[in-house]
Amino acid sequence: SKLCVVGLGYIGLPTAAVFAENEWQVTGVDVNSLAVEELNKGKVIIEENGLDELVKKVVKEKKFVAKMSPVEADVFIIAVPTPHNPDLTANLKHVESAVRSLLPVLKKENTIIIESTIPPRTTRDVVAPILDEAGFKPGEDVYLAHCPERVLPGRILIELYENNRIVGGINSISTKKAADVYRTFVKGKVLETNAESAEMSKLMENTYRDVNIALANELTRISEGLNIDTLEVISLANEHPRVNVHQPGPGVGGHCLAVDPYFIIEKDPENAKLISNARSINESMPEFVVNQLRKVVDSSSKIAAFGLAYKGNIDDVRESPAIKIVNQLQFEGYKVEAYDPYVKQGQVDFKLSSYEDALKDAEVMLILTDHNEFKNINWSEVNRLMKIPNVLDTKNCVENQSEIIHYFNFGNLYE
Ligand code: SAJ
Repeated sequence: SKLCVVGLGYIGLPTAAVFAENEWQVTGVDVNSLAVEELNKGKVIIEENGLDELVKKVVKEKKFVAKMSPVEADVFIIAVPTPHNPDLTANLKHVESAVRSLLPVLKKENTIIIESTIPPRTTRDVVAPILDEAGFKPGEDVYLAHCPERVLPGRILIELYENNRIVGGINSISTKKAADVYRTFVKGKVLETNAESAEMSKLMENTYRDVNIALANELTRISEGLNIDTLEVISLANEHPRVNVHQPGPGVGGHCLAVDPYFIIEKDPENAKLISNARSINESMPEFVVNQLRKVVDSSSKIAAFGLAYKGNIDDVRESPAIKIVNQLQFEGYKVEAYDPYVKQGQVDFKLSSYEDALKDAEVMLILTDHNEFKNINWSEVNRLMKIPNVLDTKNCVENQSEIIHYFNFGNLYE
């Protein structure tokens, strides 16, 4: 069968490639002409394990081709971004324009699947009317469903096959049609529901993590005043078979956890109290880190910020708390030099430093991301470069601690 995937980003491209690997004739569509050109040569600009090889293979076998606009197909998958507006509500302009772009090639019996993350009720209240107005009765002439994407960056190709999927249509035939599409290759369960439950369950997965992390971050603040080791408390509590408190950190970043809870809040701010509070707690963590630093260094000290990506071993800086911390420290007049082995100069608006330059004469090394490179650092070299070997590890990721450094983490803060 023929599939057309609109949006060839972090999710759309791997999804298109995996379908192409599984007997589908796939056309990928993107507005970025450069990306389209490169893809047709088998070149990938997104970094993801195994993606490069897979795209090369399916392009060569002519199972995948990239275009600037949609073509006729049996199934359409929309995987465009859902940015947020300044007031943090979801901005659906890409989703809406992607759906409209299908109209010229849409035929009866087609199935349309929205994978983009969207606020609850969007499939029915926003997408279906666009089809209806164009003369296609949703659920009768064409089938419409939401199937949220739930893969973890770095493991996308594995998780596309292995994870369970939630598929929710606007009526039962839509659900069935869309679920069968994923059953062509998904090894996990394909769970059938309605569109609203599919939308909300995806948002709830990330909101659960955000709220749980907020709990750990709140515990850190409470424990500091009581002189209790938060990290030890969390690991002890987690020995209970039904407890799983997440880890505290410098804040919550990424395009999912830091964004998705707002898609629930916007629909019912009155009732979304815990969710809103969790967001505020996590949003306040950069300030907490800056306060901790003020206890050890004075305004003339140099700080070596280690790690800018929102999490370990990736290059993504979206909503990264590390960036907020560096900006705040610079704003307060500290000399900050930032180093990240994955992040490149064009991604941030301050100057990046090398490992050595960042550490040279610094009075504190501030670890903000749990990159593997930081776990087993060479401490004698660090000691040689730094003026005073203080380390504040906000991710509790350093494994080989050393006598020569003054090591602090959230369980053992500066007195
Ligand atoms: N973090 C903590 N403490 C923790 C765990 C994470 O502070 O105990 C922080 C991380 O440092 C990071 C942020 O939370 O800044 C988010 O990291 P993450 O690993 O929880 O998640 P994402 O945003 O990379 O990916 C999530 C995943 N969702 C779940 O695990 C429920 C992924 O499966 C989803 O596909 C993705 O969101 C998405 O696209 O929604």
